[in-house]
Amino acid sequence: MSDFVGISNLPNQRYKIVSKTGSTFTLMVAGESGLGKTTFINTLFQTSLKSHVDHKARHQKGIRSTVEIDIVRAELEEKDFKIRLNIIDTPGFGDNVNNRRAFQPLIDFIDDQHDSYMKQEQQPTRSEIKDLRVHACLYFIRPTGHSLKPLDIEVMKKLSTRVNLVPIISKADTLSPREINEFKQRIRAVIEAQEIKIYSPPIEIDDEASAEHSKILIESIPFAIIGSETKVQNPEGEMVLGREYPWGIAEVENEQHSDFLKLRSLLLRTNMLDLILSTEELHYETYRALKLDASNGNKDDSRSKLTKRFNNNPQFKEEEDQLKKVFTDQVKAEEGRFRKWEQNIINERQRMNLDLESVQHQIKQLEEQIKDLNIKKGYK
Ligand SMILES: Nc1nc2c(ncn2[C@@H]2O[C@H](COP(=O)(O)OP(=O)(O)O)[C@@H](O)[C@H]2O)c(=O)[nH]1
Ligand SMILES: [Mg+2]
Repeated sequence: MSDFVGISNLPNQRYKIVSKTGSTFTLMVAGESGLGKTTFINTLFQTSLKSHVDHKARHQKGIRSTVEIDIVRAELEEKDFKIRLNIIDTPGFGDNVNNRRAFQPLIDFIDDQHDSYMKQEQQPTRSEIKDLRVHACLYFIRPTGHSLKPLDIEVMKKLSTRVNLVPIISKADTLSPREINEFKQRIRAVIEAQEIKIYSPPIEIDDEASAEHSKILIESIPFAIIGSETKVQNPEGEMVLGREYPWGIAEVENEQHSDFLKLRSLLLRTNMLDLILSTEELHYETYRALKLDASNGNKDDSRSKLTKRFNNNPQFKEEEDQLKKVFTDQVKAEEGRFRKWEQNIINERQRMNLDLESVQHQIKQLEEQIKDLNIKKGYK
């Protein structure tokens, strides 16, 4: 779908902005374990990415369950346009009680990247900034068909204030189309009620095609996707990425079966620039402002603590009273000096006004004399 609105078709100016920002795009997956996060990354690689050296190495190591935060790097090529892609694969969380806080490293990772970027920006010489700020975080929701769990809500809230959050229903092949629709509606209702700020593609009013595309994307949120690393034969006899069932196959890139293509379009084509810019302008700036606020806030805090200590000590109290007296006296003296100065100015103004009056009087007299002289001349 919508191959016509890719990165390489961006107007020149925006194209330049992407180049200037270093053309790095960082994507993170998050959610409970076993929801298909790693599979999704591999699916994305198989459908879109050309060179993925790290990815191959990872496969050779035979890693299956993700145990720590793992960065997969790749290069995305579209026509003559290259983008460095970082995908942050994260271990799942929430499978048992002890694991409830296991999402904290994800939050820390996002914050740390903002922090590291901020520190590098403050350096007088910035050779090459290492930038792993997360531009989009895909949050995987278990396909229960019911609703969001309290843990989902808790984590999504934390993520949404830091990063462009994109909710995903994983394993869409395990639900019927009707179930998916109802599930989506319920999730959207909870997101709204809980005021979780998810990423929403902007609608450009002066570009009908892209506005229409954005509307389709928005209506599909949360994206219900299917991931697969293997190819199966579809009814048309083509080998496609999908999952095989006794009743037939579920295709990754079939719009009737999954929102995978819509999600891929949002991430790697139509909304990549907006995700990069909003990370810079909204999430990074928010982080920076919070940091600055925090350091100012701390200063105020220590000052008020000091005054409190000062007031409670009788010896300090005496000193304080004395200081106050000296201060009041000084103010009074200053005030007196000011009044005197003010009076001087008023006197000076009066004197000048008088001078002015007498000068004006002289002018009048001279004018009279000229008149008289002219009259006499006229008589002659
Ligand atoms: N039915 C179905 N199974 C999936 C899908 N994606 C992944 N899986 C399976 O779910 C299991 C866990 O996947 P994995 O990617 O390791 O999940 P992670 O823990 O979130 O990284 C594996 O057996 C996958 O084959 C999907 O879209 N549909
Ligand atoms: Mg994994």
